Amino acid sequence: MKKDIRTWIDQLRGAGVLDTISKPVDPRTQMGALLWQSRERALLFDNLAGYPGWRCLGQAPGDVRLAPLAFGCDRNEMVPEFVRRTQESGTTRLVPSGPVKERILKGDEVDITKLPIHQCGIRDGGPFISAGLMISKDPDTGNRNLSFHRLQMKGPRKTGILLYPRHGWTNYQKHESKGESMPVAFMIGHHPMYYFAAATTTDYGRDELTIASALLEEEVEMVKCETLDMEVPAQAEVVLEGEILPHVREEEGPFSEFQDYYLAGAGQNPVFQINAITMRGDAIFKNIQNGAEVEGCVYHKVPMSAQILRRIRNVGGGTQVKNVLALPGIFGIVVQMNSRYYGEARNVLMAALSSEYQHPKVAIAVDEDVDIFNYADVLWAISTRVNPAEDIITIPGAKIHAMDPSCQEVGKPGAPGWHRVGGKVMIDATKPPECDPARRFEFERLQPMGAGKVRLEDFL
Ligand SMILES: Cc1cc2nc3c(=O)[nH]c(=O)nc-3n(C[C@H](O)[C@H](O)[C@H](O)COP(=O)(O)O)c2cc1C
Ligand SMILES: [Mn+2]
Repeated sequence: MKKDIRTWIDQLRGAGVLDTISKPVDPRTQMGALLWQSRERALLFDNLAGYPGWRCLGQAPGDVRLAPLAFGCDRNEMVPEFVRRTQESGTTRLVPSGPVKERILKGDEVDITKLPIHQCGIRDGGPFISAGLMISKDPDTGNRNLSFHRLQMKGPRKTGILLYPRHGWTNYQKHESKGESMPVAFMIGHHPMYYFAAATTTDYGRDELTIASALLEEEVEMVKCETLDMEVPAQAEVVLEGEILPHVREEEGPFSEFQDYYLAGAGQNPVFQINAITMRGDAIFKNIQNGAEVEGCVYHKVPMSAQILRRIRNVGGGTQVKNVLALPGIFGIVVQMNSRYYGEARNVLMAALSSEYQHPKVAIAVDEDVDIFNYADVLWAISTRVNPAEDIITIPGAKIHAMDPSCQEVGKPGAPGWHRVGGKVMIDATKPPECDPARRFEFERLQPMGAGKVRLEDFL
């Protein structure tokens, strides 16, 4: 059996981290607060007021601490395991049909207002489809791209869409410059590896569905769309087929975003017109609660950490970087490494701040004797291993993520050229390198007398 949202629900249930909510819940007014409160456990809603027959999964996982369940490893191992699995591309294969074709609605039968789409935050511009993964194509090469995009419900067959300037936007620009709409399929509801794959930023032209396959460690089965020359995963729960119209912009947003703010990205954004829906007969909907420390950011943090780890492991012909952690709000990262030479940590931090990802502007390097999952330990390293005059380096005038409100915005969302400019900072909180054993020795962490031999439990 292929891995899908159902096998994932079984896995969550088996691990004892799933709560099923059978009391009626209104997705528009109640679900956001319920998801927000459930940080450690996934929620399966099976009674959605006003949406008979629907179920919905959320906060699955709601925190990076739960994500290792999907990889079958420890938290320490998850990011390196992501890198290992995606060393080689996986494969996709066209099959004649699949569960996502159990119901087919076309034209005027399409009505997304009947889907249990939740309103995520108080100041959001209304309900948004938050778990839609867009399959688009480069019109010149036919290469496929998979990316997340928020969809603001605007009518039965119409949504707004935020296309941040990356691959999905590039494909749209190529279509728009020819005066054509961009055909796209959005899938909603699948195994979390599809979400990790969609949030992986890599080279333009690489099909992230092959990354999903590599992460899943199985071939991904695809079926042909009904109204488009495009394929979608056969085991998805819901697929929206349609087009992003050329030269149409409408007010879109605000929306609860990854930094824990609403406003960035809102403005005159493109419009998605939906021409068909295909879905399972008993489809399970997916709503992602968005914010700095809820489900949305889990999908950012894991692939971002993995792509940066992959890159910085190769700095200068090879480093001893062990792990990478994305901090809340994802503009900061912590690199855990063994520094061997003077300046090596800085070279690593420079690479970490200029990777495939636009988000990181704060990069901190610590040693292997620092527990990066414990923010207190990271702050201890910053305060005891940093000489501020030497080890904190700011780089002014860098291109910053366009949704980082702390930096100056240039241009506008939905138009070419949108970006921000601001500073980046490197904090080298590593101890002196291996090549200077005498200085390094001064930074050996203390250990209690009897450590490792005398155990408290034997004395209680
Ligand atoms: C939960 C979540 C929501 C996202 N929402 C959007 C969005 O609304 N618009 C957008 O352009 N990118 C969004 N992204 C980011 C992109 O999906 C992500 O950066 C991806 O790597 C882009 O793919 P691409 O580089 O192939 O274009 C979101 C990511 C996550 C994890
Ligand atoms: Mn891409």
